[in-house]
Amino acid sequence: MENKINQFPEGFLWGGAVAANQCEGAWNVGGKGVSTADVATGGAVDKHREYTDGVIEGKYYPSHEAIDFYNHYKGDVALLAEMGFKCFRTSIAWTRIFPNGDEAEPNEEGLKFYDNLFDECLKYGIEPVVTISHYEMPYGLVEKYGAWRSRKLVDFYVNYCEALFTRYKDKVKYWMTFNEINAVALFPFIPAGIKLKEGENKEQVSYQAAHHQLVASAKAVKLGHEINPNSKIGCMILYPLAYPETCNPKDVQAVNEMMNTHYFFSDVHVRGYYPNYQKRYFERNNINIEMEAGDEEILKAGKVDYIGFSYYMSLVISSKPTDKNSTAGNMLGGIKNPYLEASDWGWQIDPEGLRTSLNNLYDRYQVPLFCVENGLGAIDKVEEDGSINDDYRIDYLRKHIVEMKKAVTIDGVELMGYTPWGCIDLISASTGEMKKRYGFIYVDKDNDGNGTLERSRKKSFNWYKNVIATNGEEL
Ligand code: BGP
Repeated sequence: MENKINQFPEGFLWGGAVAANQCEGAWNVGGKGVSTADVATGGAVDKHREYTDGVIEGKYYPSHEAIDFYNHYKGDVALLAEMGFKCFRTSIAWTRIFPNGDEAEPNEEGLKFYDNLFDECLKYGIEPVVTISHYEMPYGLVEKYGAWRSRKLVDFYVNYCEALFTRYKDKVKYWMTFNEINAVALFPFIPAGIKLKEGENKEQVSYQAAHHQLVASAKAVKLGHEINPNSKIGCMILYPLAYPETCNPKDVQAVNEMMNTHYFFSDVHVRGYYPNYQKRYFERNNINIEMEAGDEEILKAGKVDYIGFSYYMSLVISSKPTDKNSTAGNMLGGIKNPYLEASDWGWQIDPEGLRTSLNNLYDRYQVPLFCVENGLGAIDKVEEDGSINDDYRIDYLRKHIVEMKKAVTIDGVELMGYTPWGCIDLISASTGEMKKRYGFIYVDKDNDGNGTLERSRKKSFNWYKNVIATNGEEL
C-alpha cells in the first residue's frame, strides 16, 4: 500500500513496552538466578542511587512477584492482541539464561520460557522487540567481578547475546542492547550493578563502566548482524529534553553541557567514536578511561541500526545553582516549568517536547528512531462496577501521539514505532510501587503486594485499540 505523507507510515509499529524485572515475578523459578533488581528492595532507582553496599530494608515483593507475568503471559498477550498490537517490547531476564552470569552454558528452561513468550506473540502477528538488559543483571557478577567495573563483563554479556541471537534468530528481529544506557552516570547500581565505595569518584567509576558497556554493545551489534543480517539492533537512551530557564546565554550553555552528558552515549552508539567534547571533559576532570587496543575499531564496527528512546517529560535547567521550585520526585531533578503541568510524581508533561526531541535526534543522527517508552504514571480508581475511567491517560497519550505525528508528517522524521510504557500495569522502577500505573490493562495488586492479580480493561484500552486500528488517524 502506498504511504500517504499526512499519515503514519504503513507498517508503523504500534505496541507497548514492559521489562522482565518489573512484570515477570517468579524470581527464583525455572533455574533463574538472583538479579540486581531482586536485591533492590522497594524503589530500585530511588533507594539505590549511590552507595548500596549492604542490605537495604524494605519489601522484596516488587521484582520477586511483580504481576506474575511469568505465569500469566498467555492471557496477557491475548489482551495485547485484542488491542491490535503490532509489536511488544519486553526484556529478557539475564538471570533466566545465565543465573550467575559467568556460566559456560545457558539455562535451557530460561531459554524455553522466552521461546514460548515469543511464539505466543508471533501467533497473533505481534513482533517482539527485545531489550537485552533492562535495569538488571546477575547479582553474581556484582559480587564476583564488581559488575561493569570489570572488563570481564564484556565477554559475559557478549556470550549472553550470542545465546539469544542464536536461539531467537527466527523469532526476534528488533533488539536493543541496554535500557537507558545513559542512566549509568546518574545512578550506577540499577543500570550497571555498580556499588560505589566510600570516597570513590562516581564519575570515574561510572564512565569506565559505561565504556565497557559501549564496547559490549558494539560487539553485540556486530555479532547480531552476523548471526542474522536482517536483524535491527538499536541502542536505548533516556532522552532528557531540557530548556534553559531564561534566554541568558549562560542558561543555554548550561543546557548544552547537560545534554552532552547524555548525547555522549548516543554519539558513540550511532557514530562509533568518542566525541571530542567528552574526551575534553574527561581530561578536565581527571577522568581516565582505560581502553584496550582495538576498542576504537570495535566501536566503529558496531554502530546501531536505530535509536530507541524513552520520553516522559522535559526539564528546565539554570546556569545558577538553585533548588527553587525543584520538581520533586522527578528522577532527573530540574526546575519547575510554569507553562507545564506535572504528573503526581512531578514529571512535567510536555507533548510538544516530544516533537522537539524527535527533531533533535533525527537532525543529529539521521537514523530511524523508535519511541519505546512514553506514558503517564497515575493512580487509577476502580469504580464500583469495575470500570476504570483513565481519561487523564488518554489525554496524555493522545497529545503525545499528535505531536509525534507532526514530527513524522510535517518534519519528515523517520519513526519506526511507538510502544507506550507499562502497557499492562507493572512495578514502578523508581519507586517500587504498584500504585503508579501506566497500563491500558489494570492488574489487581496493591502497594503491599496484595490482590487477585486479575486483569481488566481500562477505558484507555478501547481508545488505544482504535488508535491502532486507524493507524493513528482517530485519536
Ligand atoms: C524508565 C525505565 C522503565 C520505567 C519507566 C517509568 O526510566 O526504563 O523501566 O519504569 O522509566 O518509570 P517509573 O517506573 O519509575 O515510573
